[in-house]
Amino acid sequence: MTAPDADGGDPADAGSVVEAVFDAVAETAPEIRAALPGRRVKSGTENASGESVMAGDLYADELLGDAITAVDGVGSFVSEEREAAVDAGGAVGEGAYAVAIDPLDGSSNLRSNNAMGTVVGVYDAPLPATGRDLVAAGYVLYGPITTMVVADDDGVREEVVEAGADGSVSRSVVEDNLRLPDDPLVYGFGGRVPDWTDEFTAYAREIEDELKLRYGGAMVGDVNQVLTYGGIFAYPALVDAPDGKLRLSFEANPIAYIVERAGGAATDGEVDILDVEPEGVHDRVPLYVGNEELVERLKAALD
Ligand code: AFP
Repeated sequence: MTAPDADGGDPADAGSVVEAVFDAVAETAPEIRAALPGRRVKSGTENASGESVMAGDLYADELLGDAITAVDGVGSFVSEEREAAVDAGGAVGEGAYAVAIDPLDGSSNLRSNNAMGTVVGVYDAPLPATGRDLVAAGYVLYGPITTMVVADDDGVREEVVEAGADGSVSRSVVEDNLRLPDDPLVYGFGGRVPDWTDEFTAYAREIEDELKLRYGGAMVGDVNQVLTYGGIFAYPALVDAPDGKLRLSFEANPIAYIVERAGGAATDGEVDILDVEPEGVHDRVPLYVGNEELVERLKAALD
């Protein structure tokens, strides 16, 4: 696949566009992290999903938008925090790519100083698109250290992102073939227990007897636990919210792409997440993701 640059100049291939997108994301990470202490308050605005937005969300969204739209080969920028796509030049699906982000996933953790991060999906089709249109996906995790997980046709790798004394940003690969461990260890289930369906509750009771609870309120942190130790993360369909909470374009698709390439599985309870046909860019979807055997058991439990 080739992608013309923003000026219609020499074409760039998918791999170079993807690498440039994640270079741009990594470049912003130290600046976003440094800005968080001063942005732990609500902005007073709501996003396209009707959720209260933190000042940190807006800052990360602005920085990432500027950095990503400047990348040659990016034709469109779509954010969980913005109603409409930003035209970045270049025809998406005809050589240019659409980049979808959740700029600060888990921003409710700002006040409690817990993990959060940025989720990125690089689509070879205009949004709303299915996850099969992804050519790469990744996330930055602001934990004790800043890491970035990147998945593409070559597999899944984990990098440490650091700012140098001279202001430069380095990406150091610390795991070049990230795979889900065969023996699962942890689980994390979102939503309030009284709001779970009877079928999911029965499944959760089984899993609680087998695995250790690891739920931190930020999908990127909880999924990173599953990728590291093996297990399952879910934000399930709820009795009063059958589509759950997480957004397909910005959260579920990129995470499903990453975990599938790491040897796991991801479903909405019936079909693979990557096969879910969206109606709108901000569609929500139930997400169950992790070791294939645990995901298959979940689908049988909901059947
Ligand atoms: P915020 O970005 O508003 O903190 O929401 C984070 C999130 O979208 C996802 O990262 C978590 O898995 C999920 O919501 C946590 O939701 P609960 O607060 O209902 O547990």
